[in-house]
Amino acid sequence: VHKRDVSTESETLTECFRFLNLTSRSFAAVIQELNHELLVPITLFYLVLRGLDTIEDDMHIPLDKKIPLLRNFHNTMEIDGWQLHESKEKDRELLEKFDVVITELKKIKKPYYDIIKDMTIKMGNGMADYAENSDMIKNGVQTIEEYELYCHYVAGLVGEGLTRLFVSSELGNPKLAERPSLTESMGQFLQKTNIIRDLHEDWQDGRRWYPKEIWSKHVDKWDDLFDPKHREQAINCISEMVLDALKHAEECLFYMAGMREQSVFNFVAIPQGMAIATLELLFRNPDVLERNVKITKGDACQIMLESTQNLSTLCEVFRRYVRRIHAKNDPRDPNYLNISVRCAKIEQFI
Ligand code: PS7
Ligand code: MN
Ligand code: MN
Ligand code: MN
Ligand code: MN
Ligand code: MN
Repeated sequence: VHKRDVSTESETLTECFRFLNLTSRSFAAVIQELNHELLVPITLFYLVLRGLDTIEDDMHIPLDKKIPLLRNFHNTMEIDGWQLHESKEKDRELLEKFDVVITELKKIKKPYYDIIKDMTIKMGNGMADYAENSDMIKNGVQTIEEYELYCHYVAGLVGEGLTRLFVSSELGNPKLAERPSLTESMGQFLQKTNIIRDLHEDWQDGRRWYPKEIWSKHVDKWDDLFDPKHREQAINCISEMVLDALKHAEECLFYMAGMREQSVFNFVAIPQGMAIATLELLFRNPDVLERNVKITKGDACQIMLESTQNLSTLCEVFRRYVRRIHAKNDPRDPNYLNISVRCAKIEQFI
């Protein structure tokens, strides 16, 4: 079933779908299978946030330019013809032709538009706070609380916006809106997995999202994590980060149990299935300290199939990977017991 109506699609909307496929490996597929009602709003929501993230990630844009760009992006997204030609990031073409996104945003239903705008205000300001903070102190995130606030800005808010879109379109159970902590967990779980995985790449870019409260238990200096002399400690640090991320797993399964429509279920379930498999791959994996590791295409295909059948096959995916983490747990790891208990709890819950 094709959800897109290519015959009546405007040139600017076709261009938006081209950007979606250009800028996202994983989300492009699931977004394009979404129910017709939400297909375009969520595509545009994605592109607005991708634009914001491209600015956030761009280390070539000086801070005095980056901060106002982030804080004003909700106004920018209303200016006809607006484009940005200053970025050197991989996804810069989106910003160079951002006017097509602006044109299409003006055509969607007001309630959807308002949700996208509201999330853009909050995320842009949150990103700016952290960009300012990282420059002044040049020390990165200190506490787990600060780490989770960053994850809230860049992913918890995405979850909030998506949940509001599901409820507003009557494709989601209205009860979801009354359980914000479940929505927050969905974002935290994805963002924490992304941060744990991107360790080496972010280090090379001069960014640091692992909270000092965790890494300082394992090494004295941040750079020591990447020194082969400290491999063992670095792996134990990653495993503590995985332990922390796993605390969101039950609430994610709870959230997904509240889905009412198959295309929406698939849309939320696939990234979560990929995330639990990624956590298993990262757990006690020294390659994380050298490069960006990725689950194989074959595993990704299998997870995609299993995550889109029903809740119980999705739970099977979670059970399988949690068991593998449990089995890989090492008695010499200072968090051995904590990890073992957390895995056992999730296995029981499922
Ligand atoms: C609107 C589908 C489903 C309730 C671009 C999906 C960056 C992990 O850290 O660039 O720069 O390396 O690899 C997606 C909750 C957000 C959270 C967030 C918008 C799930 C801009 C995904 C995606 C909520 C901020 C990966 C959060 O990007 O990261 C739509 C429910 C964008 C979701 C960022 C990260 C996404 C991310 P990084 P990436
Ligand atoms: Mn980013
Ligand atoms: Mn990014
Ligand atoms: Mn990067
Ligand atoms: Mn990342
Ligand atoms: Mn990334």
